[in-house]
Amino acid sequence: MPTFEGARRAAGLRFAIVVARFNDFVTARLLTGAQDALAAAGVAAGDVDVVWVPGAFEIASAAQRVATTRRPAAVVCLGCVVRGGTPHFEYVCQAATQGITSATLTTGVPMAFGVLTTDSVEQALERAVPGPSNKGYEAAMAAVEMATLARALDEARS
Ligand code: INI
Repeated sequence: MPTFEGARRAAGLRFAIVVARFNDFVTARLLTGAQDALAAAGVAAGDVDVVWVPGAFEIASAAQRVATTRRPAAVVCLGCVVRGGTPHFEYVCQAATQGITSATLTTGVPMAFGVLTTDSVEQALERAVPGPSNKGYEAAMAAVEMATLARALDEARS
């Protein structure tokens, strides 16, 4: 039975990270986590584009643009949306989630979702601590797995 699975190493593949500046005291930590994960997977720092955007709302359009222009093996999307008691939270979260889903399906480039959606700044900071539980690290590892899975499936094309 043919079985396909991604790998934990992605040396030689190129990646892009799209990161929102809003709440950058959190997103900068997610970025470090994502860069650490890609380095642990054997990806050279020079093979990782970093694309800054204003906020989570803008992540999807930049992810779609970098996917089509730079053709990375996968895109890691990072942001931090903190609930503020207004419907704005729901709109920004929905735009990021649906937009990134649409961008990955439209381009065929795998995209990992590392956008925190939390009730408080404290919760966000808990998810951005150094190490493998950092959500940027987790998203980058998902990107590595999906990029190498896509490569395996492409190579087995019939
Ligand atoms: N953007 C975020 O990334 N996080 C937030 O918590 C946030 N809040 O709370 O408003 C936020 N808003 C900005 C939004 O993403 C856009 O950048 C802005 O609306 C301009 O299009």
